[in-house]
Amino acid sequence: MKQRLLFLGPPGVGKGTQAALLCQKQNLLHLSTGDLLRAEVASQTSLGIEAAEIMNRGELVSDSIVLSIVEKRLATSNDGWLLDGFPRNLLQAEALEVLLEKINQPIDAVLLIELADELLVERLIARGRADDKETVIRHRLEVYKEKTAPLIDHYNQHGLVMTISGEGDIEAISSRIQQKLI
Ligand code: B4P
Repeated sequence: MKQRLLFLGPPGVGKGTQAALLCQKQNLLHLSTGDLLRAEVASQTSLGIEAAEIMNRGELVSDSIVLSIVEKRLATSNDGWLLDGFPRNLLQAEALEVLLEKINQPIDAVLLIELADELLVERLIARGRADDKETVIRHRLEVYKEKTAPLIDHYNQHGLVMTISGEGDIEAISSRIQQKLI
């Protein structure tokens, strides 16, 4: 079973939902940059105050903030891990490669979850988080296409990408993911 994983896909596709399930089943460290940033926001740290405003506009938080959060946690992990929502652009992917080389823990697989835009918008409006207003959601989708989607080609060149449909209920998607990982 693959132990060092990365989830890629547009906002609202279910990365967080599926990552939590898989990490529980496989006992992997779940590293969600979105969750870690929201924890900083909730604690009203200076980093959180800066991040909240950016997140509520649907923009990406600065690479230096995100990298410092990830580096601290990955460096202490000896077992498997799942990166959810990180990297979000090529610069973050390159920084991740340097870090993983340093700790000698290469990525085993990149799971790309896909879903049509209109279904993504529907799911996120229903969730209703602070950054789930329709105009902000549509902006997040544009940011995804411009900055994050190029990572698909990047990881394809390394032969790491497995594509999964994000359509259907949570259990169905979860079993699709597990079948890919056998
Ligand atoms: P994230 O926290 O990563 O969230 P997301 O991409 O919007 O959602 P995800 O795909 O995880 O969907 P979820 O399972 O929750 O990012 C939020 C913001 O943080 C970014 O916009 C950015 O500002 C910042 N950020 C995060 N990482 C960053 C980085 N590396 N660099 C810079 N900035 C960063 O599912 C969505 C909804 O659908 C939920 O309500 C869920 O219950 C529902 N759902 C899930 N599966 C379903 C299914 N099968 N059917 C129906 N509903 C389903």
